[in-house]
Amino acid sequence: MPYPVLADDDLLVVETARDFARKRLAPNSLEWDATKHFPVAEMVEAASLGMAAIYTRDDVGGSGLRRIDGVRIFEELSKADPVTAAFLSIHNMCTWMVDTYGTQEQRNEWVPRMASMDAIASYCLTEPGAGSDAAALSTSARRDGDEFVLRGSKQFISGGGVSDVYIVMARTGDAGPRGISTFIVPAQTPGLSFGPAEAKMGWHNQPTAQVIFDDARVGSDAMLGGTDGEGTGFSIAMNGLNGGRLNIAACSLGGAQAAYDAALAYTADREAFGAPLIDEPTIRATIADMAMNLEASRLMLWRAADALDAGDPDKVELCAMAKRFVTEACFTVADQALQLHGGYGYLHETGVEKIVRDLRVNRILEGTNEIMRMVIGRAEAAR
Ligand code: FAD
Ligand code: 2MC
Repeated sequence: MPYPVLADDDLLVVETARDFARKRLAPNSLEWDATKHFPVAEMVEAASLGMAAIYTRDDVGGSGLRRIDGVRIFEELSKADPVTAAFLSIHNMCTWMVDTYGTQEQRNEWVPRMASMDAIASYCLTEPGAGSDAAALSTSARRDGDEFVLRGSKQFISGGGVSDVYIVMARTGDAGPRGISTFIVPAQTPGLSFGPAEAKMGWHNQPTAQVIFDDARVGSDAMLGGTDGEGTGFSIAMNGLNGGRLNIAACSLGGAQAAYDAALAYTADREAFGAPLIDEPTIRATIADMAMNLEASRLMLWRAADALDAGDPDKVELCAMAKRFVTEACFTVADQALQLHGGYGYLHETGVEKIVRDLRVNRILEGTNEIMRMVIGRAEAAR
């Protein structure tokens, strides 16, 4: 369906992303999945179009757009490749965190490099012993004169081992969320190393690895926000994730839309029992449900993105609702699209099984959907 009531500038953003995705991502995504190729050149090209610093201020090279532009961009990119789109989403989350919470020096040093993807960024919160319960993290950052010494490890880090800079949440104080600070850790930091790339169900064209700190030393100016940043790291991490959750959901929406479009074309073309499949009433009913879930997902995402842009008091809950609803509904749509293709849906070359594999993890990362229920439930109970 065409986008309703978008101004010319809004449409230009959508069309730029769509055009790039069709030309530079779609023709390659199946091969990148098979060969586990991390498409740096294409991401740098996306950056040159403003897609590595979407909702980041323009005085340091950001695009100065809104969250709602972001979710529309990630939907378009994901129609072609939900995995490259998701990596760009994580990178954008890091760029926004440095822009929003960094000192002027940190913004000047890092944001232009991140906006051009000269510095590719990873977000490091999860640990082997602390996933959903992120405030229980134990990687420590001990002050030693003019330096911080980091010790511990981060688990499942997207871009681990290939990124140029790591945005790391580490403990500088007491137990709990108030004892956490955020650090900007360059890849060449002594004492920083990486585990092997994990073998995964999907997300093949971006690496996931442990990030290990073995007395890794960074200057005291690596603390995000300078000394004022001490103890604010959990809040920074969570505020980053509000937008991240929307973008990940937008990746599910784009992937599911592509799977749906393929299923619609296939069922119109494929004949069984003397007529096209799409003429079969039960198949039409499935298609109706799929179309409705895509539209509902888009509306929830746009509403939550507007709330985030406006600083709405309900923004955390609305982002959690959108993440949970959209990643569930769109996974179902992708799975239904596979089913409508029959046996051909199970073949790699059809492209739909890749979408199902790639969308599955969006129900787990950036806060599992069970944690989204916890966030929504807490907000509702507090009304
Ligand atoms: P656990 O927290 O151990 O949870 C296990 C199960 O228990 C889940 O189903 C969970 O929902 C459920 N559960 C836990 N607590 C509760 C509760 N209170 N009530 C009900 N159910 C509960 N992290 C990063 O920091 N950076 C990244 O770049 C990154 N990329 C990732 C990429 C991939 C491919 C994957 C798979 C993960 C990535 N993650 C990343 C980590 C991801 O965010 C975590 O896997 C996720 O937050 C869940 O943590 P966990 O795996 O430790 O599961
Ligand atoms: N936005 C802003 N602030 C938030 C927030 C959010 N989404 N969530 C929590 N906070 C604040 C909260 O308001 C509180 O602030 P204050 O101390 O001022 O009152 C503080 O953070 C502590 O929050 P809680 O008291 O709710 O802490 P608790 O430990 O009970 O629960 C929970 C926190 C479960 C909501 C949080 O740990 C969480 O979101 N867990 C999921 C972890 C996660 O999303 N990981 C994703 C890793 S990244 C990834 O997967 C990638 C692919 C990049």
